[in-house]
Amino acid sequence: MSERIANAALRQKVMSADDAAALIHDGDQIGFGGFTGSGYPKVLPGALAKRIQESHDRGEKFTVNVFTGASTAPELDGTLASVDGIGWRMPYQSDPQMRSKINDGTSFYTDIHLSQSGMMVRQGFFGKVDFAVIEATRITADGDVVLTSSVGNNAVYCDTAEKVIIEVNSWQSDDLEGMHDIYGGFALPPNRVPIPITHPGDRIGDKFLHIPQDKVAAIIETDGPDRNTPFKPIDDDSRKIAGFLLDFYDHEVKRGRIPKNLLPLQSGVGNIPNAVLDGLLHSDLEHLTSYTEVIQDGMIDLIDAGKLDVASATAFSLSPDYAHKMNENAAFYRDHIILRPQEISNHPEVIRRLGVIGANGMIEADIYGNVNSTHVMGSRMMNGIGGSGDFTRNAYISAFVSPSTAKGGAISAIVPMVSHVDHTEHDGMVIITEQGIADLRGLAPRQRAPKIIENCAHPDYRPMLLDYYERALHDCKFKHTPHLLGEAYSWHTRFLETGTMKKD
Ligand code: 0RQ
Repeated sequence: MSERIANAALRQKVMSADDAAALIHDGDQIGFGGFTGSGYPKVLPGALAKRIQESHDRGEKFTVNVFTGASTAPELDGTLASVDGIGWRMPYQSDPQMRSKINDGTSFYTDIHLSQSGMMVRQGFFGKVDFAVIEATRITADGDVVLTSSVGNNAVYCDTAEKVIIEVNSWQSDDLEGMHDIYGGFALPPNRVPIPITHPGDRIGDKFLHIPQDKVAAIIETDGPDRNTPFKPIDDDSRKIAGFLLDFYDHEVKRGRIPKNLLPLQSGVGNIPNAVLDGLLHSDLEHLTSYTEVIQDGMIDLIDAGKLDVASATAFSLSPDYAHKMNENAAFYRDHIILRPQEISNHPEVIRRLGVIGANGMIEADIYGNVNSTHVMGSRMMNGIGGSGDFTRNAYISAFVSPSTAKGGAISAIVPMVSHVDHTEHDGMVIITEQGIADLRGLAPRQRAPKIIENCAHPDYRPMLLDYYERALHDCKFKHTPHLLGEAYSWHTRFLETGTMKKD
């Protein structure tokens, strides 16, 4: 048996994934570990999916409600969704099978801010949690748990669940011990206290997760990697967008509005944020810090280059090569990286206090600066709001970045009116596409529209957008935010009917 379970009493609870899955029943609510494909349980979900399928084959109903940190992987969301095993799920997800079950109406999905997901569970808003299923790299002789590549909502689920199942994964580095900072100071109103973080590098909690031993129902030994998808090579558009963002930071430094080493950086995951990190690597900026939710490859490069002093997050989202590097060198990286519960990594109070500079992806923005991050054509769920709302509303400066078109140019990312609103015109401050940048701070709606159209829309769509805006200005009775309401939405209808937003 693995040396990674040093506690004698907990060793007695080791069993197979099938035996552990047998403890779970129809209708149970399960809080799973896992955030952006890191630190999720690898085998219990598959065993549970098998059990669910066997029940369905017998004509019996069996679904579970799934809570996570954020997105997981095919071994969790994918396997449970593929057997129609998820009745209801929250929060962020990005698995193709999960997404299709949400969009075909099989599973309910409640998309909430990542900072609030755990808090709402603590508040009892979603009822009782039957099981927490988390991943550990080690259990100490005292029974303390060393988490792996994400913290997410693990502490919430273990605090609130009736029973806990722990997967001890020997693929994860033993040296992750000391990287986590598990804050235990949560209380419900009226007893909340300030969160004592004044610098991204502050440690305010414990390196271990403490779980009462009598709650532990099963321990499963595993040895498998995280999802770890490789990043695409940085394309020209991403490089251009990153260039505009970095020039903007430089402009803000010159104006004396942010310090020379910037303010703590937050970035969403994906190609454009990775290009931004690459741009920072090749800049002369030094002593950078990050207060974000996900550590991706580019941040590891910045740490290696001695440019990033400290990064605070709740999870890794690394390519296979970088995950390997992390496993080999976790003892070095833990001096520069802190993994916190997502209640803390995304906490509005801390984001506002530190003056985080945020940059997130979007699906579309409208000519007045409202942003849709989640719904394709207004009704098909893509991933979810994730942490973009936590950071956008509370950041010192918040930007949205996106190519100006999608689907080979058939869709404009700048539209008259977004088909779904995640971030209102009151939240985001800057919009950037490969065409340029629109700094919206201090601008009224009628000052924003021409700027967004001229600076950010693709040239193919600029005349159509300008035509819309000018007619709205002329024909709409109200001049604060002029709209031709029926026509604004027809952009999306036109795409659904003809496959392009362009008029023939
Ligand atoms: O789909 O791959 O099928 O072609 O959306 O688009 O351009 O690859 O960009 O990966 O950065 O995703 C908003 C989804 C952007 C992401 C979103 C289609 C496009 C493609 C992906 P295909 P790109 P990205 C920290 C912060 C919310 C969560 C968040 C997201 C696919 O950034 O989920 O910010 N954000 N979290 O073709 C139709 C449009 C479209 C479109 C793009 N206008 N219409 N389809 N697509 N624009 C991270 C966490 O919270 C964990």
